[in-house]
Amino acid sequence: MLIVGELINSSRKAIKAAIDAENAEEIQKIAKDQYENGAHYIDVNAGTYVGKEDRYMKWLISTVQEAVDVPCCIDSPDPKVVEAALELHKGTPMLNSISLEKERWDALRPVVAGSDLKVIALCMSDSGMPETKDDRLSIASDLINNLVKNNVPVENIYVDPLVQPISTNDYYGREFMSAVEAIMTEFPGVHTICGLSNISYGLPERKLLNQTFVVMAICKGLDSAIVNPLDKRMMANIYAAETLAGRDEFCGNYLSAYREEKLAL
Ligand code: THG
Repeated sequence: MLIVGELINSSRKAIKAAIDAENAEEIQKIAKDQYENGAHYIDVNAGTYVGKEDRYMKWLISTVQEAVDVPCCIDSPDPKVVEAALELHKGTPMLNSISLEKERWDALRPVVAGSDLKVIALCMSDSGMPETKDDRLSIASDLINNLVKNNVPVENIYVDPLVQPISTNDYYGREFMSAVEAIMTEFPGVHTICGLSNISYGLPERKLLNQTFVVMAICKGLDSAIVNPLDKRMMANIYAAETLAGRDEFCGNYLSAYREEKLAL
């Protein structure tokens, strides 16, 4: 499972405070903690700074890259911010995200075409948020075909079927999971990813819902996730679920995680 650490997001109070104080040490500590607990990419999002997102995104990337050897996952809906971030990022980041929304697609298509970027393809179009599995599959199909036409290798495509809060509609979990299963079956080689903690928005004991949902989604084929790697039960559930889903030859990863004391809570 590819893990993207979600914690460096200006919508979180602790991060907003660290950014406002230009507290690089605090940001670097959170980046390191996530890396040491299994993050393969560090998500960076300065989306709450309207008009200044560009400047803070660049500061976050250089701050994070001073501290850890894993690349960033550049998380912005604004193509201009993404482009500025890519210019400055060392190594090959993940782009979060391109979508079928015309303005976003047109601006980012030349950026991703023929590149070796890992690209999150978010199931959004100008007709709004997808509701059903079929909505998600239809957008995913267009995104994958268009990306492949633009020489993005399938193995660099991470489709995000979009997780919406279960508190707003009781079928959102089910439609998401059916979409993961359909995408993984119909487009071999493509990956699926999601902002997993959106599922629990508005409910108490969010961690419990996130920890359970990850297992259900892995069962349908989800092979990457934007999560909090410091949540030990979440990470232990991921190891266990991948092994039980038959995606861990000779239980090798499970046993390594055990030896590294990642399974005991
Ligand atoms: N898909 C993709 N990218 C994404 C998302 C997605 N990036 C952003 C988001 N969704 C995933 N990242 C987070 C980060 C933090 C939280 C949830 C998702 C979170 N924040 C607490 C909250 O909102 O209550 C903040 C609490 C605090 O102040 O610490 O849970 O879906 N491609």
